[in-house]
Amino acid sequence: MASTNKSDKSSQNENAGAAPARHVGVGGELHQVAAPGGDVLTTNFGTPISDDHNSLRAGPRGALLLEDFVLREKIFHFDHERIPERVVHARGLAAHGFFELTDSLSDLTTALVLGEVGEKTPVFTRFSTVAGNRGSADLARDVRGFAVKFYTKQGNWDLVGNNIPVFFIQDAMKFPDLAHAVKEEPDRGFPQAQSAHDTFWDWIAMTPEAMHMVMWQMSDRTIPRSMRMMQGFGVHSFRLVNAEGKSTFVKFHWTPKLGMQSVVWDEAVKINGADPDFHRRDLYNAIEAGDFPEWELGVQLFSEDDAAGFDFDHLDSTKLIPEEVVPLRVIGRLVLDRNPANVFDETEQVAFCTQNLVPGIDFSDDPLLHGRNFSYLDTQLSRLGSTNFNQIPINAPKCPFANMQRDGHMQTRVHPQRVTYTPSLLDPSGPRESHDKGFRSFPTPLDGAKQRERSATFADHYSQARQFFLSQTEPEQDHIVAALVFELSKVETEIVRTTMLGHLVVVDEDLGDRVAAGLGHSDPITPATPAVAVRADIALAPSVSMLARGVPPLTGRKFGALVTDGASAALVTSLRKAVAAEGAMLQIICPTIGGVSLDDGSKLKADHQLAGGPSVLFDAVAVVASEDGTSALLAESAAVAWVHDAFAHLKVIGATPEAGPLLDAAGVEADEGVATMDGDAAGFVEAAAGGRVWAREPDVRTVY
Ligand code: HDD
Repeated sequence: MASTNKSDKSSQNENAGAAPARHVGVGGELHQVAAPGGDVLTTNFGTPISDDHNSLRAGPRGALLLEDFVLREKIFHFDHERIPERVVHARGLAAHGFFELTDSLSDLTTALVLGEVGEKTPVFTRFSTVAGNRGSADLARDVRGFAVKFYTKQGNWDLVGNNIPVFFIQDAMKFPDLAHAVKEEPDRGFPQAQSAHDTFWDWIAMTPEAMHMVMWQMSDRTIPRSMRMMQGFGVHSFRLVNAEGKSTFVKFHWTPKLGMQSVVWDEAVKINGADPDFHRRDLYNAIEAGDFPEWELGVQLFSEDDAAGFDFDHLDSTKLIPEEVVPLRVIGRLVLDRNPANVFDETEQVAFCTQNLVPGIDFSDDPLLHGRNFSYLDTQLSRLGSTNFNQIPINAPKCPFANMQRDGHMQTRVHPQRVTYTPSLLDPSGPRESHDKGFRSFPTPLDGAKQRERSATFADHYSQARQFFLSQTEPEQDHIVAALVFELSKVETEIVRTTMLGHLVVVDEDLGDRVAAGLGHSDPITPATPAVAVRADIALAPSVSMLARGVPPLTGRKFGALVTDGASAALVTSLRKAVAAEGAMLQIICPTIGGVSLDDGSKLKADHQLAGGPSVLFDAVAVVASEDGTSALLAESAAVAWVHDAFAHLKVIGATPEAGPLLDAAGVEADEGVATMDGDAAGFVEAAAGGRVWAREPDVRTVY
């Protein structure tokens, strides 16, 4: 009997399984590892396989034979496919691209990546959530990692940042506690990917230095609309060092070309159900469509003397330098133009290490950064299993590299040299140190007694928290209050809630009172006792607000149109045109995936069936419905919810006059964000360009 399910090379398309031609970006080809050669399936050791679907057995109905090395190898490899996920930042998405310098800092640094204008340095950028496991949902309220590996001519430079410019703690010693507190509670294994639980807030309530970061975390920054629409920050001060050995402090900022945009909380919750891969799909699709996301790299440059004049310590990672104090100088752009060819090989195996610097860039004395320098190198060993993780293609430098490090697990290179040490007379031509080209640490003068003590200049934990809160626009402040009410309402232990209220009233009395009202807490609040006086009169810093920067463009945004049978074909065309003119995308949602017949008899294809395309997936929505179509939609709770959610999420809604009864059923009240589309969609798209309808918010939820 011929075996079943047996694949026969001769019956297959010659190109089956061949990868489509891919866009290869700057330096990309260096990562393109050719598929193992040959057209015949083989074992890992090259033995051709005759049958990959039937194990070797004793007769057609008999037991399997241990002798079957093809079966054993296949199962053996599969059994070990997973590696430990990252202890934090486990869920990530990434892309290749390049960094192009537009303004040289060669007077301040010997780093060529910051010196040669027009030079395009290949990069790999990984975004991540912090707390959730690899399989968690994209729109958790969480800080986003923003890690960039620059493959420079002088070696790899890893700028391992977040989308928030400050951090929870001042000393790396506290990091394991922070991570333990925010991760799922160990005795029950939940909640996953959330800070809204007792252990997180218990720890925060006991850690006043976290208060500034908590303000950022409770803002809409932690529910970004897209990775393409958020800022990134190197957080710490670094040093630039020039050829004369002069040092200048620097902070790095990434600013997205598409502006900063976030979703609202109820939307985030629903997106996680509708499309847990919302962010990765968004980035992947944008890059595949050729809409390459882009960020400006800005630097804040300052001297030791400038730093002495700040009213905070720039070595304290819980503090930022407001752009109002040290303005940003834009020096380059980051463009992501190629998706990984394989998510495990690249996104999972990429190993960022804060210690990866290039000559001309150096650490400052930030104690958090120093602790990180140990942790990142160390963690790769347990994650990737070998000190040779640098040989994995995504981690290997793209410039020549040579040293005497040898052997170890998974050594993949063959080193023919006899001499594996320096100095040596036997091999005078081997690689040697270079005083001129090599990395040299800035000779920071060090002085002081060996002790475990925090500087008094790190003691003010509330002033910048206050500055952040008070610098937000009204809707942003409302959202911080709502987020705190939500999170603390999930905390079961009352003393944790009341202790947190004590911190919040110190940040700002009104903030504390509003959160207390939202929690239904009417007892007097006992304020926390700050170690140093809070600067009640601290200058505002509007640069920390997203909305104060103006309404971002519609470019890269997604419109959704719910279309029924008999709807106007002319209106659909007008909508398509108006949306495309803004550089946005239109997707069609229909009662069935088969699409609809429009009033001119033409067929319109659907991108989503109604239940699979809820309005939370779109930035602005339109209902293009005929009278009969509207009647049918009224019987669908998913259609009513589609419109209701869009209204509650402060989205601009366009609708044909015939769709009126559906809007009524969804509780839509006329406002500047509700546009009637009578034959033409231009007015609706124009309204959508105004962004979310913040003025509607008090009508759709209680603002404490
Ligand atoms: Fe961290 C991963 C960002 C403090 C220890 N961190 C990690 C990643 C990002 C950050 C973006 C994911 C990198 C990737 O995509 O692979 N971490 C930060 C920022 C911090 C910070 C901006 C403060 C300014 N981290 C921090 C401290 C420690 C760590 C203080 C420990 C002392 N972080 C790690 C880690 C991770 C990590 C355990 C997990 C996986 C990895 O490193 O490669 O070593």
